[in-house]
Amino acid sequence: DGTIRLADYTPYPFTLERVTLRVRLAPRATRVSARLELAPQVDGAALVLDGEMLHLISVAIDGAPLGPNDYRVTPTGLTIHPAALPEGPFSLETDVEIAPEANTALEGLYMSNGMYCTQCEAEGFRKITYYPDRPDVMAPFRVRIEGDLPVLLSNGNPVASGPGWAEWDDPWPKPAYLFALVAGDLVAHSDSFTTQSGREVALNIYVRPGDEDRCAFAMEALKRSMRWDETEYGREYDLDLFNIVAVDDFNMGAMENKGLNIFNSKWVLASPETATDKDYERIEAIIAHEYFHNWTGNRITCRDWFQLCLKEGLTVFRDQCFTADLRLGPVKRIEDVMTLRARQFREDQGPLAHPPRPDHYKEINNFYTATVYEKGAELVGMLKRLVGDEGYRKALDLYFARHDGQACTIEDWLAVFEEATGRDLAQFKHWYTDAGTPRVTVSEDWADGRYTLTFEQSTPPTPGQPKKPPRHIPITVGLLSPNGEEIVSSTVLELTKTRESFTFEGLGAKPVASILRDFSAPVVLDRKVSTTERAFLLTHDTDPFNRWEAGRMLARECLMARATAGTAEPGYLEALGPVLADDDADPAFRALCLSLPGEDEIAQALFDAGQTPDPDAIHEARETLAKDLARAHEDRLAALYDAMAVPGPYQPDAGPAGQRSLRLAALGLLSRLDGGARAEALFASAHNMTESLGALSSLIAQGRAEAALATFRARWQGDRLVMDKWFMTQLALCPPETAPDLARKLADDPLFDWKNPNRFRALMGGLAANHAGFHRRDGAGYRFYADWLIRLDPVNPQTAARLSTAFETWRRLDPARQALARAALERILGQEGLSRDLAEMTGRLLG
Ligand code: BAL
Ligand code: ZN
Repeated sequence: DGTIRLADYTPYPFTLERVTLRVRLAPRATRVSARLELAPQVDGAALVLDGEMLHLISVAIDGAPLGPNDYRVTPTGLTIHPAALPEGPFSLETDVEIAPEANTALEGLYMSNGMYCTQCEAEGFRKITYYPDRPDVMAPFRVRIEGDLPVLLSNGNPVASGPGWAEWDDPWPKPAYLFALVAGDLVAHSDSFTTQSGREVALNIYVRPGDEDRCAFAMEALKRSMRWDETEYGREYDLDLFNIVAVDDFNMGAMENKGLNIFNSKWVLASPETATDKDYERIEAIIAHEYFHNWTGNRITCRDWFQLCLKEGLTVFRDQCFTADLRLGPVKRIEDVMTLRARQFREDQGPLAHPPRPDHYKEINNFYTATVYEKGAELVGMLKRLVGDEGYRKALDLYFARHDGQACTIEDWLAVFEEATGRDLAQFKHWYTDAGTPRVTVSEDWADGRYTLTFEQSTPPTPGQPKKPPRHIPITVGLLSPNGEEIVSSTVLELTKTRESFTFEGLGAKPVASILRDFSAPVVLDRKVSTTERAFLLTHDTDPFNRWEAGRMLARECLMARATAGTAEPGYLEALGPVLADDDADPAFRALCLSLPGEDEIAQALFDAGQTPDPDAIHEARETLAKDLARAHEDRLAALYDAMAVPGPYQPDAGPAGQRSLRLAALGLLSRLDGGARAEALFASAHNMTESLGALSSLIAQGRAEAALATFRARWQGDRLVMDKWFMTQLALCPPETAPDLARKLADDPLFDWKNPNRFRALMGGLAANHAGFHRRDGAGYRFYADWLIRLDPVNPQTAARLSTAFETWRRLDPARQALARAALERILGQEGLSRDLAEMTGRLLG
């Protein structure tokens, strides 16, 4: 049935010594001539090459054309019969024709605004030429590009060029997924970097003419990343040149092609007028992420796509640490956990749950998930916690020394930790192979100066994995005295059994425990804690994550009670008082304490508690709690709103960004009392996108944004990236009952360029983010969404499949909504000619 299994892995029966490509560009008929120098490793093996959508013109071995009986062409590849192959090393030459202009899937070689661009991960190279398109086949590439365009780029170092042609040489053996080619009328923002050993590296960010003045921040981020990888990991860059190209039509955020990173323009271009503080932070993180891949991904790659989290989890962990070092570490940690819970926990709890290292798939593009990326990063963080900073550095040094130039597995990765530190990680490996979020229940016992914590762990069943053994879980714990002093500082307890107790001796009074500090493991902690104790931790905990978490749990419990007509604990509103008044706490931290859990999070929490969540009631509960919060702290919020104004020119740094985030959080609450007066004033006076969009968001949420939305559109209609915000924000924040109709109206807007993935994601993502709107009782949200997935699928299956995850929570809803969601999914699945991508996703969603 097209399922690919990890258990079936076998090495490729040929080694590939060198690749030479000649690419003659033309929109409808690009000619790709490839020469592969191969050496057989297994007697009598056929040469099986991947290839899709290729028009084969000729095929030759060692210069001699093959006859029709020597090979076979299918829609997925080219097979050369063993009898046609020499016994020793040989060269294979193929000529194919492709049509980049017709490539709307944005995988392989395609065109965007007149520019040629590639995306080869995971399996796009097979749309460029016949090739063993798998990550464990690595080779140095020499590429000649011919085309009548001023800029012609590929991987590695430039060798020679003339009018209408350029040659590139990449000396580092690489798998085909890291191949890139760009050609277009582009301009460069240039700089240079001196490595720790004194080598000069030329740096360029290529953009469309007119965008040059939005590259400076990304360039500085690149230089910071290069330095950080040297100081923190001892990793130096290895070519004379590092190029980044920004492209408007891109399925992913960015791509780490060797020496030629290609970026979705959204994650490169920034100016104060067009990008928000969050955009700046994200750009810095993505630039770092792609750069860090040079060592964790490119120099050491994955043996097969099942091992994707080997490079992605580690690289996300590295970019998270980079941002934590450059900005506010504790705030970054809280934000990362919020993302993890919103995306990965949700995935783990639904029909799409899979292990960080899956063992089967139909379409690998469907596994670029929060589990592979964000949970993969958590696993690296846990390893570091278990072996300590020094052990981690030793393990990583061994990893680079032993595996440079190789295609590796999770087994290789864990082995370097075991050998460098002497730890046994056999049980830890379950984190990689088993799906699901463990639940850890904690109870406490106090007698005669002895304080005992008892933990019980279990992991719910997930598709294909009904039962799971206990995990090795690092739980960081600290104890506070009743007057708020830290009496036992952070200690890592290692859970390995289903049930386990830990005792602290010689305590004068019953302590208050702070458990799972810094979110030391990606688990759901289930612990009965009184409102008083949570309020105490929100005020006194020395661990910033748990301090925030205490407030979060209070808010969550309050919302759950309100959404189910239960009795709301009154403590939450009062408990926030000390944090709001704590001027020593970072503004960004206080802003996070003020933000209420999202509606999806509350729905999941109710479902976990055995209830059927009602999206409308949840929305109502959140709205009224926000209003009560505003009323309870109106004076303080108004004072903060004024005090947090940042004078002077815009700076994207963490300090002023944190002030703006607190100011906008206050504004969001105050708008519920002042009818939007402050937001209107700020919208009129704002000089940067952070404040402009923040004010607009508050107005949308109050249903008072009609004029502001028109003004915003008139000002920014020529700017693709800003207009994405316009589409997304109004849908995400509008009153839910209006969301499906607004989505329909916006889809008719002439600016809804639905073939552009960013614009499509803005509209659909905006609707999906409007929880009660997407799940509107009459199913209008589902129908609209399904209509558009069906329409996009033949054009861009990858993006259609990715967005289908909006449906992943459908089974937790009431029977009426379930029936409507099921009908939408079945309608998608019933489409003739549905892509493998979307068919796999809808099949899994339906279970
Ligand atoms: N490798 C795909 C894009 C990224 O994770 O960097
Ligand atoms: Zn990555």
